[in-house]
Amino acid sequence: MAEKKTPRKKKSATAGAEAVTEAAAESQESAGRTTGEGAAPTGAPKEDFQALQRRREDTALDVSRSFPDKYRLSGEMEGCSDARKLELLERLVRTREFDARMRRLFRQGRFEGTFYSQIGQEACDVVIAYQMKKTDFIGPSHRDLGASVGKGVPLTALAAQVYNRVDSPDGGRYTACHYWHPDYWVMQPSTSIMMNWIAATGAAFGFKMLKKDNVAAAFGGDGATAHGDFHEGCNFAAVHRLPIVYVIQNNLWAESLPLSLTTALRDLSHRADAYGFPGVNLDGNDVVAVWNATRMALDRARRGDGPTLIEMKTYRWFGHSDIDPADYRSEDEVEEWMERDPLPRYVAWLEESEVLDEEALDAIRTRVRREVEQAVEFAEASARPEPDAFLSKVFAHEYPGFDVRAGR
Ligand SMILES: Cc1ncc(C[n+]2csc(CCOP(=O)(O)OP(=O)(O)O)c2C)c(N)n1
Ligand SMILES: [Mg+2]
Repeated sequence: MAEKKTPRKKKSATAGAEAVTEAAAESQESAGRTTGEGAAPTGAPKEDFQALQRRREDTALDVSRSFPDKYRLSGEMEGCSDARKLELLERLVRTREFDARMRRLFRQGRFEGTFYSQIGQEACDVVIAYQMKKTDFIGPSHRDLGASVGKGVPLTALAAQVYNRVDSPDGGRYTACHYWHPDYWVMQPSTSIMMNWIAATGAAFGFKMLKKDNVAAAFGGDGATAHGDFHEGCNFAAVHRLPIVYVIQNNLWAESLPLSLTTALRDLSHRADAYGFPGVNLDGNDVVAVWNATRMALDRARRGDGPTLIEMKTYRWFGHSDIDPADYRSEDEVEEWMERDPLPRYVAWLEESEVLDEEALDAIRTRVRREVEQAVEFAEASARPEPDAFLSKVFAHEYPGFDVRAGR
């Protein structure tokens, strides 16, 4: 098995020291937990679990590491300039660095709730979102950080969302990882799975009624394709030939439910056959393939030819959320998918195409890490919402006499 040749620099001593400090903070935090959240798999010592998390995160951050030759990318990204290929890489790196940083901050107890990691799946979101116009509509779900980052939403807003602070686009009202931004036409995911699918379908219907050339994209997981809204949305979009691209990230698991208990289908793209529009499936960790397929589907939608369903085969490296030790899957399965990491594969392809060199990659990493730290500082300095905030902006209009707040 041939490995990538380019030798890489080791991590700096400072980075190592930071990791030790962070590890101490995490252990302290986890020792203080009473809920059992983030605990080790049954029977395994807690420290092992924490160490495993950190090892995987370190691996994820090493985007220039080697991988098996069989996962090498080939082909060309249609209609993508070299400058855009690099900008796309930067958004992929930004998504990953932000995610890994937030995971660690969660283990340190710096924000409440939980965290839904997208590490391993970034290409499925970032590549399509990056190609969309600002006024195209995105309906993301709970694992779609890359949809916002891909579309250009600033990390400050996303960090404030994770921290539930007033500077979040939702004013701190909603649970972590429900990323969005109205100015970027990314709607906030609902906790109820597939509501975003229906809402994006509605947005596409609106674009068509208003004779706009905007398109919509909706994201869902493998498990979500069993939900009624998936089928209703697809059927409606097909009947009305709506300008929408449906993306299914098939990561083989819906929480602890394996795909084999969701459906007997091997390829979820076949679900599109039932509605009469194209369904394609591909390696969702292959940036080049994802680029070409989503580009075609977006063009088709914009031309008025109707929806496409794209099933992207991918994998989440961590638990369903960070209170899930994911001990229902084998280490071998995880390790195998880690070798198919979309980022090193894209980095290697860019290097082989002579679009990227080590210096340019280092510059991207440095820039992104600075941005992530600034976003964390911003979120931590932002105030928590007042209790009253939860009762405001619930409805688009005020209805005098129907105010739920007693005495107002
Ligand atoms: C209608 C509804 N049912 C159940 C849930 C609880 N829930 C949240 S995410 C999830 C699993 C989704 O799995 P999948 O669609 O494969 O997405 P993934 O988490 O793998 O990205 C479940 C069952 C919910 N939020 N909404
Ligand atoms: Mg899934």
